[in-house]
Amino acid sequence: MKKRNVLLVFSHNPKKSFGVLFPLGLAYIGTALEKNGHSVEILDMNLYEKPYKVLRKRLENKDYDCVGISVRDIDFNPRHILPYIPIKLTWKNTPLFAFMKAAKLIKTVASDKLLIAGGAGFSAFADRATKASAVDAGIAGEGEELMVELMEHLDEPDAYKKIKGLYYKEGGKLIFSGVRKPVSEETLNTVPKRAFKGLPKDLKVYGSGIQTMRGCPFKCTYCTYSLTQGSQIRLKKIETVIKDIENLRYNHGVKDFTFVDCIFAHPRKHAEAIIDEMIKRKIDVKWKAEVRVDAFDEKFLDKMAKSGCYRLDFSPESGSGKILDRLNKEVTPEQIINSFRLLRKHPEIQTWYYMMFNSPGENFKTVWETIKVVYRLYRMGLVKQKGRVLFSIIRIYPHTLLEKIALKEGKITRKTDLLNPVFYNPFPMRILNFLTMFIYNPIAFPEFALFYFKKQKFKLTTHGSNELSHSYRRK
Ligand code: B12
Ligand code: SF4
Repeated sequence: MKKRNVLLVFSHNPKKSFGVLFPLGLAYIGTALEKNGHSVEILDMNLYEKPYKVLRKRLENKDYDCVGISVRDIDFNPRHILPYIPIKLTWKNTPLFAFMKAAKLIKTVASDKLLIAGGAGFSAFADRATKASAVDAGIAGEGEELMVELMEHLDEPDAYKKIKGLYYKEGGKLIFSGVRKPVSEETLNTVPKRAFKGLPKDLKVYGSGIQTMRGCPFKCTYCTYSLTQGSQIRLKKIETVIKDIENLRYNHGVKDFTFVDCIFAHPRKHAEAIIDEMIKRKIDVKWKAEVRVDAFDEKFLDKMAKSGCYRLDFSPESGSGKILDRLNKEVTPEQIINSFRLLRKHPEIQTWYYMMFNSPGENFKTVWETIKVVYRLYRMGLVKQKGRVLFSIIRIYPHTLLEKIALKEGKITRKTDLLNPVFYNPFPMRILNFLTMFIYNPIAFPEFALFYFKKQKFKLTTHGSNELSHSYRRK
């Protein structure tokens, strides 16, 4: 197969609410491409003060055969103040703006090169965002095998049209090339490389992620997860996950990571086997994860703590049984309380609960039920455990059950362009929600406010790139 030079770009998110995150999706794609003999460079726009200048320079200095761009975030932090300001929000107020700008720049500087987009955020709008941006093609879902296939056909005219899973434009119309199968067992069990030309040598500048599975069987009303990873659980082999953790720890010196599964420890047996192996091998790491409130009992929690768990996040979204049912969460208010009852025995594990006050069916009775659950969590010592409850809002994403509900209720019409943020946020709830930012997030709010003004500097030395040293400022 002809060797290709590929540039993979991680799109810019100007508000990095969790610091800079390692571009794991691109690392998986890069690993698959390199395994098939191609040469890969990754450009993470989040690391540079002038990301578009760096991108332009890269494109001018080297003749790549193809450029792939990954769009992880399309929203800022949902607790961002913007939704409360009475102005009409458009995608220009979101990180999608940065993607559109980068895509336009790439197609201006390297107009003859194929530009393809994907990523967790992009997948939610793959059709619409392909049409609205300068890209040649876009994908909702996994990119490893698709990119390898694309490289095989790159010399053929309009190669991307022959590859399943792609959206592309033809004569002003959007075409979908057909449904693509999930990646093979072999691809699923490939340990991602972490060192790529263009990425920092020191991976400690990043928030790193470890993936143990793909897919989610739940059907929460508002969620887009199935668009990226499907609704069937696909577990990675225990040895694949352990190799990945050990590579990160021993070859890159990274001690702290996040399990990036949408819900870690579901199914529990798989996660327990990973944790048992981590304990057995005495891998000295610290980790955090998002789990369901019913994910553990006392024994399993002890093991989690022993293997290095220092934080667990939960997204029950409501304390009202009625709303939990409407959201298809498949948990009960009692399970929420019980999760913290168990966690209290491990003060070293910090815990955050994410809630919303604007779900379909919400009324003052259900709000009161949620307040009671939140009050109980605080009474039980949530703050002592450095924990908190954070309230956010629900954005209506295309292809979700929430979109159907909003259509039925007349909150949106078929003509509403959801690329521009629309929140399921009825008026009285909006006021309540705004107040909760101050009332229930007393610790979090000043913290977030401070975050936006905080500067962070680090020296960055990249793997084999010519931009050797940059200072990075968190904006
Ligand atoms: C784990 C996670 C986190 C962790 C990350 C920890 C870490 N160290 O990485 C934490 C908790 C920190 C986090 C924070 C946030 N997150 Co988050 N997170 C996730 C989650 C669950 C998994 C992401 C991940 O690592 N996936 C694993 C990798 C391997 O998969 P991938 O990136 O999708 O890549 C694959 C494909 O997308 C595709 N692909 C990717 N790029 C490309 C490029 C091309 C060219 C092609 C062809 C294909 C392709 O191929 C890859 C391999 O198969 C996703 C949910 C999801 N649907 O994925 C949300 C998700 C990405 N997060 C989201 C959001 C909103 C946020 C926050 C803004 C929330 C907040 N309250 O502030 C912050 C932003 C953080 C930041 N950037 O500063 C949204 C993004 C979309 C959106 N609504 O904007 C998601 C999709 C959840 C959702 N449905 O709303 N997050
Ligand atoms: S919110 Fe989490 S548990 Fe619910 S469907 Fe989405 S990924 Fe699955």
